[in-house]
Amino acid sequence: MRPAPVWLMRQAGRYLPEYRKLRASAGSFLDLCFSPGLAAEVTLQPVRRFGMDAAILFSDILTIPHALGQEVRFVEGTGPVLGPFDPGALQFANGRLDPVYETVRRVRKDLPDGVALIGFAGAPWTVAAYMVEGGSSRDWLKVRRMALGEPERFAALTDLLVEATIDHLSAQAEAGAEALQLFDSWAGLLPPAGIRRWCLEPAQRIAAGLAARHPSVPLILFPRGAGALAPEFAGVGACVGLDTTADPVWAAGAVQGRAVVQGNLDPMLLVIGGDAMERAAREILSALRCGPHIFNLGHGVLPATPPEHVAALRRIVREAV
Ligand code: 1CP
Repeated sequence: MRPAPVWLMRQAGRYLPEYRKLRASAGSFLDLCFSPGLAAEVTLQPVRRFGMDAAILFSDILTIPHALGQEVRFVEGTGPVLGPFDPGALQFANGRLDPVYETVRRVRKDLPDGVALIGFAGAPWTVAAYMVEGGSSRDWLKVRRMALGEPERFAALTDLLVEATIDHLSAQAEAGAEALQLFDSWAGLLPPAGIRRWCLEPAQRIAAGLAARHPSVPLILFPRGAGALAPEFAGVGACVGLDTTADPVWAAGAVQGRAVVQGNLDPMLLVIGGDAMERAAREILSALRCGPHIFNLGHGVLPATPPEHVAALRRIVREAV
């Protein structure tokens, strides 16, 4: 048996000294995302250092609101800050994302054969959450009120985001991305009916739009917090990413028969390292060994992660068979 392939969500970024060094010279975070030479270099850093089986494009889910005309800034220590939400003024100008596609082309050219390049976008619900709230939020009251209380108004925003997302992901596939991941990081804020309406349905429409244009490019769905609804996403994407709360033994029966399962080590165990990390990683590998599995975390790498722990995890997964 071959070892499970491995890559990590947010495998580039602040926990890597080589990222921090480049980041300091790049200007704003969006400047970095829109500088193909620098963004390609940051994408390749974890592949070089750890020998990951896939690279994930260095970009951000909030490039879509930027291309729709809503102001996006990243404030040191605060995170993303968006300008006023004015749905009537939103119009997708995909030319604003051309530097992202140039980054994809450059990374593909420089990646060794056998290392996959994953493109991505935020799912409509998660992107809408940042747009409506104006940034991150502790309780996400505004967006939940709109989705559950003003469904027609929220449907119009979702429709716009579905089209923009299909466009953005298709352009990444055309530029050389070999798989595409849809990050629905805040799916778990909704009740089950809301997850079906605002996460699952848009994912179905995006999957259909992509299948029409790029039938051979697999779609990975990451509906974080969808819990018992994860198997429903398995009917939509080729692969479902499990969050940290999903039991891999359950997922082997409930999800793996219908889709590749990706995940799901708790990122905190990667911060801790040592035996606790090794034991947890082996449990996941063992639970999912009888079906298709891509080893990953259950959410993104935390900035406090020692890079040596990532190297150790890579070895554990490779030598587990
Ligand atoms: O350099 C810095 O200080 C900026 C930190 C940073 C980084 C490294 C941000 C701001 N975005 C990114 C890159 C990023 N974001 C990638 C590139 C791949 C990689 O790092 O390997 C990806 C895939 C994302 C996706 C993303 N951005 C998500 C979905 C995944 C997740 O973590 O749930 C979300 C929710 C965002 C929004 C965002 N961008 C940045 C921050 C700090 C946040 C989160 C804000 C919040 O907590 O609500």
